Formats: sequence, structure tokens, C-alpha cells
Amino acid sequence: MSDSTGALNIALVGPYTSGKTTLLESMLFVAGAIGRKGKVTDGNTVGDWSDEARGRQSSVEVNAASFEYRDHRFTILDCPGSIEFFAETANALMGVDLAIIVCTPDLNRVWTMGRLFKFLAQHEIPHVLFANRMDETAVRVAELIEAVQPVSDRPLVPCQVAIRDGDNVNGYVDLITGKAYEYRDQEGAVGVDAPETVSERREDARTQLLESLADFDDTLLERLLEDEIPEPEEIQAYLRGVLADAGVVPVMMGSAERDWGVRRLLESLIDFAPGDALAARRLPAGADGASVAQVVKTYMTQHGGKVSLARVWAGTIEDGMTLNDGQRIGGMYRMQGQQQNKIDKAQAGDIVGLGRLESVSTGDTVAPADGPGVEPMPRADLPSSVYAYAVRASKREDEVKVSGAMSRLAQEDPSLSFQPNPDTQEAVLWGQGEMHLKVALDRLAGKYGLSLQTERPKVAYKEAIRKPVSQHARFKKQTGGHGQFGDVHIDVKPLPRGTGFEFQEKVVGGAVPRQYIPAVEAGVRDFLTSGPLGFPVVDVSVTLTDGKHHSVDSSEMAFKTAGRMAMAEAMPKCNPVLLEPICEVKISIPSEFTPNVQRLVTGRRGQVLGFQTREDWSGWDEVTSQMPQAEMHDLIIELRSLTLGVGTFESQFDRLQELTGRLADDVLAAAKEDD
Ligand SMILES: Nc1nc2c(ncn2[C@@H]2O[C@H](COP(=O)(O)OP(=O)(O)OP(=O)(O)O)[C@@H](O)[C@H]2O)c(=O)[nH]1
Ligand SMILES: [Mg+2]
Repeated sequence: MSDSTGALNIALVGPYTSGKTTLLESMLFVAGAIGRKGKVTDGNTVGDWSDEARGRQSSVEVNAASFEYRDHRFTILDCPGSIEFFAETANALMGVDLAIIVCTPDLNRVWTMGRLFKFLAQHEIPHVLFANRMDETAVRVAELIEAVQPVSDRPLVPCQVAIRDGDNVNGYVDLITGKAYEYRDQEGAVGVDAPETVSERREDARTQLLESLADFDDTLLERLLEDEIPEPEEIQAYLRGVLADAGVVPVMMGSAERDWGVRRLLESLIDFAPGDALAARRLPAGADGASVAQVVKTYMTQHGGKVSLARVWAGTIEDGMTLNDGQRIGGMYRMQGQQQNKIDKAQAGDIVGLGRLESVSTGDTVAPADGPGVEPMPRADLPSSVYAYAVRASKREDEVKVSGAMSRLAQEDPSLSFQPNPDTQEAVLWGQGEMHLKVALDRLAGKYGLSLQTERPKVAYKEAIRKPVSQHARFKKQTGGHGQFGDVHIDVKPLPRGTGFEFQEKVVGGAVPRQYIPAVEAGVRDFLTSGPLGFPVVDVSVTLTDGKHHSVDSSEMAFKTAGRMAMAEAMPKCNPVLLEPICEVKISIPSEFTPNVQRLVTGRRGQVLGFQTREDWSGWDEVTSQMPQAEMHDLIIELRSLTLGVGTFESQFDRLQELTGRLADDVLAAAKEDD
């Protein structure tokens, strides 16, 4: 490998439950960093140490662990597989040299890797595929490669073929060295003679490997045309060169549970992982000689300290150093799951925890304050919010704590957001799906002792009118001494959709004295916050045309009340109508799912406006539609179930649209019940 520091930073990514956390455990074991292997189901692995992960037996955030193997320091970022935590994965991937896509040999689930492959290709992050769970499958690796290929923009190339006994795998032949091995549980594989039965497969697979590499290298192509077979070291060098540009996806296999193929995987990474190739490509121009790091994950530790996990891309970062605009590093750690081992300095190629950088967020670039200023490193695009709960503190006295705790939570997990909705007066927690939000709520309870009640968020219905009405109202009160008097004539008229509210006055001859006109408007506005149907009124024009006043009894208060009264009498006569918010929704899916998604949209009272192929993601379509917001609460859940989990959408408010008939009646009945 070419990395001068001998460090290799690798992300373990791939579908839900494919075996990533188990593979990290196996790597640590094989490398001798842990004496005893934990199991995810026993809750004693180095990864998945948080309560939220242990409780679910599934990763819910990125965990880092480092170990030494053959003079190389590996730092592994174990990423969650669930698509709902994709932001964790995306941020982690921005800081590694290479990703291992750990996959299950399940031919029906290959599409679940769709977004991941797109992300890796888009950011040119070198990646290999590790076919895990070979101890429990009859699926052939060649079949798996064929099934996965349409999901990957880059060619998949086998590096091993399985040695089988019937359907069972018991070893492999390495296509680069040509050597055969038999797997042994809990110990290294032992060299064996390659059985006759694999010779044909081995030839086919090796041809596939070499021909794929030759597509990137004319000299190799010429050698192959002359039937010359390169030496193992040469194949390795070709592979390293092509992999550095993420040109091909080498495929290896094994079983994390039984440590099969894991040693070979580590060795292969030493042999052909591209080291700092990515650093050279990513570093902004002018960063020569500068020290630069980027935060890939933020932890709020139980003891209150913030730890920013950062990849050092260039130079040296030391504990105590002042970064950026005055943030001082308060503690530097090499992470081992939950454990933080103190160190003093880190250099290019390290991924380390930096303590107490209070105003630094995940994705941020940091550099010594006294060094040359550097351009920010590229960051991952975060997925848009697709699922929400309205939340409320279970205990009234906890209400003041909610927004502070939420903002700490969002620092750890930038794909969460917490926003008040002024229309519905709810506090809304936005995220990526049910599990994502449940984990967030568990964290709030566990770390901040804050228990929240959740509800489906309300839809911000509004109302408008369809008919103009002229109205007179008089507010008069004679209660001994000082009385109250206000008298107004108003014209109420509907306005085109989206205009909002307009107030005008055409009073002549001081019938309503100037100083009371704003009070009339205030009274009108007051009424509009909840119209005859019970919702805020929009798109209406009110003109004060005439009125009367009394020299002693008139007051702002009296005219305000008169304005309100006039509206209360006029509005029910104006043919009020309910308005519902309509969103523009852009749904991204692999094109084979496009017809299903069109049905999904129409089934939710939506309208497909069109679809087009996504230029940046070949094989994917973007369906543009309009859909009532009332139909969107669980849209992501159905979309995922129709698209093997990979479909996503972005939406934004488009307009308000009249809602009548049974659906409107239901909304009104529900609103009444709420009162
Ligand atoms: N038979 C077999 N089981 C495995 C293998 N690797 C993992 N498992 C089991 O599969 C389950 C899921 O493993 P994890 O390591 O948690 O998978 P993961 O990819 O980290 O899962 P997420 O983090 O939830 O995406 C556990 O029960 C493991 O024991 C394997 O190679 N063979
Ligand atoms: Mg995991």
C-alpha cells in the first residue's frame, strides 16, 4: 500500500443486519486486539455499545475502533445498515480511504444497496464487496455478483472463488495468488491443494478479474491478448491502481461470525487498498503544508463531554491546539468503541476523537488557528426529512428542557431536526423514519431524563371564503358613567389563492376617526385566526367602508370589538371552505419501481406531473408529483416497502387547495373532537 503513515481508515457499510458489527469484532479478534469475541446478540461487542444499539441488537450510530495488524494501523468505522441512519454512514464515508460493503448473499435484497453504491461512486470512494454469511448460504458468489452488478455503476470483480462441498462452502481459491485455503473456525485458514472441481470456475473468474482491470490499462490488455498471465504482485499493483480511483469493486467472501476470510480481507487491504489517494484528491487547492481535519461524527458522551471524531487529512493536530475561530481541543483520543484512549497528537491518516470543540459540527473542516486558512473539505449531502412526530414533554415542568436537549441530540445526529410549527402550535421532530425517531426519543430519555409524548403531527388546514358579503356591526354598551361605542360597515371578499389577507379602508368624512381604524383591523385579524370552520382564514379582503363613532364612548377597544363582531357575523355567510396544503413531492427510485410509485401517488390523492431519469444516478428515476400533505405522514413507510427500502423523497409546500365533501367533513369532525 502507498500510504506512508501505514494507516488505513475503513468504513463498514451495507444493508441492515448483513454482519458489519460482527465483522468489526472478528477483525479485532483476528488482529489480536481483543482476546475474546463478543456477539451482537449477547450485547458485548466493541461496536454497538450504546444502550440504544444494545437494546435493538442493531447499530444506530457510527462506532470507531482501531487496531494494529502487520505494522498497519486500521481504524474501522462500523456504520449502521438501516437506511434511516444513512446520514451517519454518509458522514463517516467522507472521512475514510475505503469502504467495505458487507453484504448478505441474498439475491432478493441486492437493491437495498442501491443508494450506497451511488454515494460511493459519486464521491469516488474506493470500495470492495465482502460477501458475508458464506457459512449459511447455497448462493454462488458468481450469482451474487451477477445480481449486484446492475446496482453498481462500477464493475464487480471476483478476487476469490469458493471451494464447496455440495452447497456448503469450506474454503476458497485466491485469484491473485492462485493459492487455495480451507476455512477453520477460530484459527487461520490452512493452505490446501485446489480441488479439480474449482479449476474451471477459477479460470473464468480470473479472466473476469484481469479483463476488467485491462479496461483501465492498455499494457495489461496487450499482455492478455498475447496470452501472458501477469505475476501475482503485478495483478495486485494493477488492482491497487484501479481501485484508487474506485474503478472496480473487488469481491471477497467469508463469514464474520466464524472468522472465515477475515484475515485474508485484512491482508488484501494492506496489499491493494489505496491509502491516501483520496486525501490527495479531496484536499482543497492551496492546502499544501497546512494541517487539516474533518469531523465525521459527533458524540455527546454520557459524562457530558462532546467528542468530535475527526479524520486528519493533512499535517498534524495536537491536543490543546486552538482550531478555527478559537476552539481549543480539550482531550484527544483513539476510540475503541466506548473506550477513549488518550493520545497527544494525530497525523495525516488518523481518525481520532477531539474533545470539547463546542461550536464544531459533523462535516466541518478544522485547521489550526495559527496555520494557513483552508477551504472546507467536501461534505455529504444530508437526506431530507421524511417522517415526523409532534412531541410534548410528558411532564409539564420538563417543557423548558426540550429544545436544549433536542439541539444536543441534533449535534450527534444532524439528520434530526426539531421545529415548532406556528400553524398547528406543535413542536415537531423530523427525521428519517419510525426507528430513527424512536432511537432519538430513547436517547432523550436515557441521556437527558426527558420523556416525550408523541403524536401524528397535525396538518395545517386553513379556510377561505367563496362569496362576498357586506356587513354592519355595532358594539354598544352603557354601563353607568363611561360607555362603549363602535360601529362599522365592512365588505368581505374572497381573494385569489395565495394572496393572503388584505385590509383596506374607504371611510369618508371621518365617520370612523383615523385613530380607530387600526383597531378595526386588529379586531378583524383577531377573528381570522380561527374562522367559522375553526381554522386560520386566508385569502380574504376586508374593506372598512363606513361607520359611526361617539365623541365620549368610542375607544380603540370598542372599535376592535366591533370589527370582530362584523367578521363573526359576515364570515358564515361567505360560504367558507376548507383548504388543505398540497406539497410538491419528488420521489427518487430505481426505474424498475417507477410504475409502482405512480400507483402509490395516485392512491394517496396525488397527481403525477412527470418522471425523468436522474442524470446523476444512472438507472434511477425521479417522479415529480403533487400530493396533499394529509396523505404524507407515512408516505416514506409505504415507499420503502414498495422499493426494498431504497426509495426516498423530497417535498416542499406548494399551495393550498379546496377540500370538500366527505374528506372535509372528516377533518371538521376530527377538529371538533380535539377542541
Ligand atoms: N451465520 C452467520 N451469522 C452472522 C454472520 N455475520 C453476522 N451474523 C449474525 O447476523 C446478525 C446481525 O449481525 P450484525 O453484525 O449486528 O449486523 P450489522 O450489519 O452490524 O447490522 P446493523 O448494524 O443493524 O445494520 C447477528 O445475529 C450476527 O450474529 C455470519 O457470517 N454468519
Ligand atoms: Mg451493526
